[in-house]
Amino acid sequence: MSLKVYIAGKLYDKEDAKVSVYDHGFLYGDGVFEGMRVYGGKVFRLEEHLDRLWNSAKAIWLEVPISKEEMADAVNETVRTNGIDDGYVRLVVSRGAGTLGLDPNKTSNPQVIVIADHIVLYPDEYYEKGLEIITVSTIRNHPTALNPRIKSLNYLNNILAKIEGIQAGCVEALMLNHKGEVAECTGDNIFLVSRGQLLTPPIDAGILEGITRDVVIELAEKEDITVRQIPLTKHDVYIADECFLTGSAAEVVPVIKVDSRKIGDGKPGSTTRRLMSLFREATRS
Ligand code: PXG
Repeated sequence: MSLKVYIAGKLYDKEDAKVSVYDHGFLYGDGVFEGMRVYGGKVFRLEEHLDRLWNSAKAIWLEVPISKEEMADAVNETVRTNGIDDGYVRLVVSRGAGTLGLDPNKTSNPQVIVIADHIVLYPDEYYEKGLEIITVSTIRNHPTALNPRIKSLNYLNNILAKIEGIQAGCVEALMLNHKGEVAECTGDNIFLVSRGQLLTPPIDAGILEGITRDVVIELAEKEDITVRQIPLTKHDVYIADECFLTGSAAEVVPVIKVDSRKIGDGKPGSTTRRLMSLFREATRS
């Protein structure tokens, strides 16, 4: 049976799920999106993802044409129809079809698209042994140019960084911000463990406020681990005891090498492993 994709209130076979080439989402990356996980048939932190989607849309003057309740129903219905037990949901709101000019006022019908699919996970080895990543030359978007808090359809900044990472043989790449501080990876937030404290860049470093990041902060605080959201440099990364990344796709994944430097003893650390296990419990319960 073919996968069904939700577009504007209807479910279409994957092959017939199409939007206009005049859609400004396609022409200009003019739109917003969310990437969510399904565990045991239930969308993880759906409400938080919808809040973030609405905030992204507001920041680009895009009015989502349905309510949050209707969106939640659309997401749950698409997940159910496709029989997704453990999987991935991509939610897209594009500006809609318009003229070939930039003016969003000449578009109509923002498109709401829900894709619920199976997910290709990182291999187990990444979680057991940890990742090696590098810092790339592409800096994260300047917050006053296109704020990284907006999860927009324009992901070229991240894609350019990803290409640099891949060319260096790394599956993730670390981006710095316009001040040279550590920002985030192409699709993941970054955490360090230093002297028993959990460190992560603050939102105003120019990063996406990751839902997984929020969950990990909550879990750490429940464990009485001090969490500090402070500006970090590459030097802080190099001298950290532990490092890990968080994201809806990656969940919590250890990092054991950055820019050819071993982090800690070059093995996933105990705090990282503890948080990985707590995250698994939170999602699989
Ligand atoms: N930073 C950026 C730039 C992201 O795109 C995250 C951090 C982590 O946020 P969440 O809310 O997921 O904890 C993201 C999210 C994919 C994929 O297919 C990417 C993301 C999410 C889901 C899937 O690569 N990025």
